[in-house]
Amino acid sequence: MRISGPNTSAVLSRICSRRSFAPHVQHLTVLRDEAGATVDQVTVVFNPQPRSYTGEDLAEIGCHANPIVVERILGVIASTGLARRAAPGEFTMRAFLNGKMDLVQAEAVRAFIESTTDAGCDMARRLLEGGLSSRIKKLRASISEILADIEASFISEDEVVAAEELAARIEPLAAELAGMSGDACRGLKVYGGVTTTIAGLPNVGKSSLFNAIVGSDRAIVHHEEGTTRDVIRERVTIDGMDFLFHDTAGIRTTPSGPEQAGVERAIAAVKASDLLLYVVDARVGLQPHESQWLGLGGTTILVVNKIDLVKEPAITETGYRTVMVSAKHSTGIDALKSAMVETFRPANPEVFLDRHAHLLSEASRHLDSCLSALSQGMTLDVASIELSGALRALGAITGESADMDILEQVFSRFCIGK
Ligand SMILES: Nc1nc2c(ncn2[C@@H]2O[C@H](COP(=O)(O)OP(=O)(O)OP(=O)(O)O)[C@@H](O)[C@H]2O)c(=O)[nH]1
Ligand SMILES: [Mg+2]
Repeated sequence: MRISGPNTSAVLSRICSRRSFAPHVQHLTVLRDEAGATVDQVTVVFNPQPRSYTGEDLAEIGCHANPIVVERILGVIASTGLARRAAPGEFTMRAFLNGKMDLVQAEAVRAFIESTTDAGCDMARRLLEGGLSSRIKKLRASISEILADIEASFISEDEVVAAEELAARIEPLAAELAGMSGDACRGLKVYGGVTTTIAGLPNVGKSSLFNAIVGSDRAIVHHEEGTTRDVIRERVTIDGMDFLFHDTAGIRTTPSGPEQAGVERAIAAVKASDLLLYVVDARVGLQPHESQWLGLGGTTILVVNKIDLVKEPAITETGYRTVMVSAKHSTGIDALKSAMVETFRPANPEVFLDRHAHLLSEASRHLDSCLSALSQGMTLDVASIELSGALRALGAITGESADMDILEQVFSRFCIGK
């Protein structure tokens, strides 16, 4: 647990048997309650300001991890009257307010702690390292410069700026922002894992494909149709990216009983997925009535299975990416995995939080409006308003122009103790 703020030293001296704590060194000490009874033997690291997480005096106390002991220690600390329990995210909020990190990095801390996927952890770590923050700072600096030139032209007649010249300076910035905001959608999916559904007609080899990808005989495979009735799930990490696979019952239009329920679940799974692997039998290809299932989910990859049984697979041109496999012999599975990763790997892996995505697209819209105002020969006032809008949106990402409401919203989503 942590204590932070100007009273940190005073609290330590009231509750610990040790009198002094050399900075940044781990000390073993006995922690006592008000009556002098030992509560636990603990380790304490004292980090004086400004070289601490919060930028203020901060002590890290390591105790035996029994929740009862933790509660007792919290009680002892509170009984000094010099400290209170921290609000959610309060340590990180103080770090932000003391200039230890910007808002993006503060959010990265939460994203790092909460991530449930490999790719998510990597993305959050990169965000914490400040790549996105420095890109945004550079964009803000360039926009501010342009804005300053426009404003100078309002004041002095000698400082004339041509609309074409301004547009030429804004265009690359607009393109960069559009790229960042367009990629955010992929980033959001990759952060939480890509929901992937394997669907197709009965007996085409969906469960065989599922097993080949998962790498174990997780689903039952059988030569009879209607083997899979319920949706089977498994999480697989491919090249650092997480895919949440769902094997489904074969879709057909006239099933009855439990199979019909299975088909309904299959269709619901397809609709809820980011990625649909639609499987067809290489001997038959895609039948006309099947095209209704393609494109129901997010992105579709057509998987032509059982290529070991034919010389020339029957392929219909669908416009969807197509991969040939033999699930039974594990042929083409690596190519399929690469296609999946390629489809979803974001070019800007730092943009994966809703708030950033939203503000980036707002900034991007302002720059686009600025460009169209310039091309339509509108006054530079309009351009300057749009540029200011873009600056504000970008500043809200890093926290430079974030108001208290935004800060409260961001930090209230943290868990206590961070
Ligand atoms: N030769 C060959 N047979 C395959 C291949 N993939 C699957 N099969 C066979 O096709 C049959 C059906 O396979 P499943 O994986 O159960 O097919 P499914 O699409 O899950 O079937 P349902 O759950 O009933 O809709 C089994 O006999 C598999 O061994 C393949 O690549 N080559
Ligand atoms: Mg099956």
